[in-house]
Amino acid sequence: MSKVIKNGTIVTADRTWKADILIEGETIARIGEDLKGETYIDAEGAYVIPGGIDPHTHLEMPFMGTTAAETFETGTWAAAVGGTTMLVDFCLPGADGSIKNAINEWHRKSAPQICSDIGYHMAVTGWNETIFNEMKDAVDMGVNSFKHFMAYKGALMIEDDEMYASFKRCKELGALPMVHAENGDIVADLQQEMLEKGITGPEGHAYSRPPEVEGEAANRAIMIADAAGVPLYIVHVSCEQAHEAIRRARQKGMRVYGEPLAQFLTLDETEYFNTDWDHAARRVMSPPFRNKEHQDSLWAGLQSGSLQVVATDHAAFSTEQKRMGIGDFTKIPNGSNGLEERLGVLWTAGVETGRLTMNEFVAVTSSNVAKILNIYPKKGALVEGADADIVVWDPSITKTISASNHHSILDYNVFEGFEVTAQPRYTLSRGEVIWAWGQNSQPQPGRGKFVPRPAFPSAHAALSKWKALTAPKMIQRDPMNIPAGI
Ligand code: DUC
Ligand code: ZN
Ligand code: ZN
Ligand code: ZN
Repeated sequence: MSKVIKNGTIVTADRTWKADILIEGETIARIGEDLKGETYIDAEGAYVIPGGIDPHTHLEMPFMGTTAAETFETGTWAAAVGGTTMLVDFCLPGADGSIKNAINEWHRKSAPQICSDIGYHMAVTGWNETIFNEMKDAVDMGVNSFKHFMAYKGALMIEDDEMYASFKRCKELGALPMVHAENGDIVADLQQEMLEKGITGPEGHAYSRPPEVEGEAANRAIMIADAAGVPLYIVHVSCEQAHEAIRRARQKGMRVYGEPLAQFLTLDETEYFNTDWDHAARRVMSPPFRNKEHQDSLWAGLQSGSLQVVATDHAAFSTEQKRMGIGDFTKIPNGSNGLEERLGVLWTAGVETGRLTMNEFVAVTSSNVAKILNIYPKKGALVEGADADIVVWDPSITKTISASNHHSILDYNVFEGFEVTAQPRYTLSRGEVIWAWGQNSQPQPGRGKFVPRPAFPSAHAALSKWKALTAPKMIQRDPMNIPAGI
């Protein structure tokens, strides 16, 4: 059945104009004036934008002795309500250490539940021949990005030699390496120091993870990526020190991407000093929230293009789970929510304030993500042939964010009380309306699809001639073929 989205103003990463969108089946068939279809969706007074893509979530992830409470069902529904039509979740290896088994396990958990589309990144938490071999299997299974935790010592943390080996493997496979940039050795030391001083509350979490530990790790990861000749994606960039490292690397010609979070742009470190333990603990995540200067740095990065995407790192732990850390902040499960709130918060704090143009808003919430993760223009674009993942974004709908009206499984919301000044009137996933403002009906669990993300053409053939002609330093500029301009 064909549908036409009528009377709206289309906003893409490139431009803004008035036109209709004809959807046939799951894809965009035409964009133009006065299009006819069997049914119509009214976008009068609203913007028509590509569905949001959240590049960073942890649904049902086993972590720090518990499991993240947000399910694939509630997570993808909450996402749809907020205008996000695809998320990319982090797969962690299980006890057997197998990457292949982990991806199959994620499929087993997610497939019957997802209300909209998903992809995965894979975590590399150690190094051996099986992991080396299975990274190829992961890429063949449509997972083309590998995350390395430089923190969580004694658990997920990877050593530099292992990370270098994994980065080189990424290069061979045309995969994108990612890092959680915090120096885990220094964090462990500072945590001990805080506990010895008797600082056991959530403020100890912030004290033990200062911006310097993030800046050090970001710089180190960038240098290791340069040595291995791969691009690098740095997740949850929270501070000027990490942002500065990214800016400098990009200026040298490296393909380094940085991902601030909606939380980091709008919430600050004073949250950890709230006298209500639950309030502070609910906001414990790594890296932690920072101060106003760091927030300004992140906004500037989005404005200038030195930071490219906005994510959430949605890792939802209930108040009860957070209380595992009463008396010892190092045992508070790390994570906060944002999947449902990301677009609204970024619009209100970014577009309404003049910090971002509407086109930049679309770029950082959707198009840039799709390009960097190699699913563009199937996702992240409003063009003929693209998946009809579309949001009718209504600047006349206002809402106060609250646990009492959100769709997440959580019993609280870190954005509680935040007034957002726009919301989806409709959210469409592959042509199907999965959310309509005022109707509050849940899309069908299991209707979502896994979206394979192919390897990047890693330009090896072209490079061999280049290699013969240039100095070793230049060889490292292997341009994996991520679209230019981001
Ligand atoms: N940081 C978090 O806060 N939660 C999940 C994993 C991470 O790195
Ligand atoms: Zn992380
Ligand atoms: Zn170490
Ligand atoms: Zn994360």
